Amino acid sequence: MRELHQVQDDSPERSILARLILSNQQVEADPLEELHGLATTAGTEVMDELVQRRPSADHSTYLGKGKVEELRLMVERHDADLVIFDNDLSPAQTRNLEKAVGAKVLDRTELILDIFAAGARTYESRLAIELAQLEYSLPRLKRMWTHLSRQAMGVGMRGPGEKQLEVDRRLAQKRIHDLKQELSKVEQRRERQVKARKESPTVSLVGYTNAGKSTLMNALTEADVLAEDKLFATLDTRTRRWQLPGWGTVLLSDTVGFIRDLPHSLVASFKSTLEETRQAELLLHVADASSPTVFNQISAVYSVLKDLGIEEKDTLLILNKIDAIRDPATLNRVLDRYPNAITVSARSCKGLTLLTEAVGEALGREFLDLEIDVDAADGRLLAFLAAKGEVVSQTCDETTITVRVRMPTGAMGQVHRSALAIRPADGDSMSSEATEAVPVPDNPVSDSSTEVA
Ligand SMILES: Nc1nc2c(ncn2[C@@H]2O[C@H](COP(=O)(O)OP(=O)(O)OP(=O)(O)O)[C@@H](O)[C@H]2O)c(=O)[nH]1
Ligand SMILES: [Mg+2]
Repeated sequence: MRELHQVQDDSPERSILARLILSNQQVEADPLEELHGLATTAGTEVMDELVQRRPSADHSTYLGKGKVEELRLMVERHDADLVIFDNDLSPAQTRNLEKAVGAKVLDRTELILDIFAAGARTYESRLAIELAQLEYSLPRLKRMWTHLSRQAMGVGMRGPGEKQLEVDRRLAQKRIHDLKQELSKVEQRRERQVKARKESPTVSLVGYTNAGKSTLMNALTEADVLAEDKLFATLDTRTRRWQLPGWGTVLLSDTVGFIRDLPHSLVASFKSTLEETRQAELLLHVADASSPTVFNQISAVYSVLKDLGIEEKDTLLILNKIDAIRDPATLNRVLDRYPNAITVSARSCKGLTLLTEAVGEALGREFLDLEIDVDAADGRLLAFLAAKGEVVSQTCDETTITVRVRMPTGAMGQVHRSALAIRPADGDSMSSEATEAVPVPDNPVSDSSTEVA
C-alpha cells in the first residue's frame, strides 16, 4: 500500500505538528504529546509545533488566516516536507492547507492508517489496512493518483482529467469490493478457528496503545512477543497458553492497541484480527496508570469496545506501570474512580499473583457448553461431570461415552486431564491430548495468520 511520506533518500521526512483546540475543549497538559509519538513512530523528524485555540474550525483552511501564515513560515524556516494535524480534516481543507503552506498535509486518521500500513505483517492485517486506507481515500481520490495508477492500471490508461478520475474511482471501488469479500472469507475462517479452540477459555488483553499489554503477556506466559516503547508495536494477535495456578490452562491473547478517535473503518476492517477478543470469556483492560491522560485513555478504550459491540463482556481493569508513579496521590485518584481495578507492574512483575487470582475467580463465573468424550470405564470423570456441570444428554458406543454438558470454566482443569476429547457443543472436534501436547512456557497457540514479511 501507499507510503504517504516516502522520500527519495533515507533521511526522515521533516514534519511540523499542528492542532486546533476548540474553546470549550478540555485538553492534556501537553496537547501535542501523543501526536509527537505517532509522528515519530511513522518515521518523521518533528521540527516544530503549533497550537491554535478558537471557538470553531475555519471552513476552508481549518486554522485561522493568521495561523496558516505562521504555519507557512514555519514550513519555510525548517524546510519541512509535511504538516501533521492532530485533527481530522475534510478533503477540501487538506487541499487548501497544502496550497497555503507549501507542504504536504496529513490529518490524524491518515497518519494512523499510515503507521498501520507500514507495520502490518500478516495477510489479514494487510488486507484490513488496505481496505481502511482505500475507504478513507475514496473522497480524496486526487491525492492517490500515482498509487492506483502504479498498482492497477496499464500505461495506456494514464492521463489527466475528469475521465481519469472516474477510472480511478471505479478501480478503487472495485478493489474495495474485492478486499471486503476476501476479508469476509478470512473472518469466517478465523471465527471457526477460534471457536474450535473453545475447549479452554480465552482471556484477551485489550487497552490503549503502549499501555503494556505485550509486556504483561510476556510476564504471565513467558511468551516472547515484541514489547517496545512505541505506539502500535503490536498489530496482530498472538495467543499463548497460560497456566493459571490452581485453575488450569487458559488461552491468553495479546492484540493491537487502541487509541482515541480510532478511525471507524479501521476498527471495522480489523474485525478478524480482533476475533479472539470478540470471542473471549474475559477481557483484561490494561491501562497505563502512570500516564497523565489515563482517564481519557480508559474511556477511549471503552468506546472502541463499544464500536466492536463487546462492551458488555466481563472485564477486569488492570492499572499497569505502578512502578513509574512518583506521587501515590495519582494512583489513588484512579483507584477512587475505579475501586475494583487491580494494580500491577508488568515490568517488575509486581501484583501478578493477585491478578492471576482475580482472573481465576472471574472465569469461575463463566460456563462452557461442551461435548465431552469420556472413556466408558472412567467412572470418576463421569461422576465429576454430573456433579460439577449440568448434563444435557449422554450417548455411548462400546468404549466411549459422549456427554453434552454445561460446565463452569473453573472446573475444566480436571476435565482436561482425563477426557478423551472436548468440543464446543456445536463445533468441530478437538482432542484434549493435542491441547496438552503444546509445550509451555514458549507456547504459541496461534499468531493471527501467516507472516508475509
Ligand atoms: N515502567 C514501566 N514500563 C512498562 C511497564 N509495562 C510496560 N512498560 C513499557 O511500556 C512500553 C510499551 O509496552 P508494550 O508492552 O509494548 O505495550 P503495548 O500495550 O503492548 O503497546 P502496543 O502494542 O504498541 O499497543 C515498553 O517500553 C514497556 O517496557 C511497567 O509495568 N512499568
Ligand atoms: Mg503490544
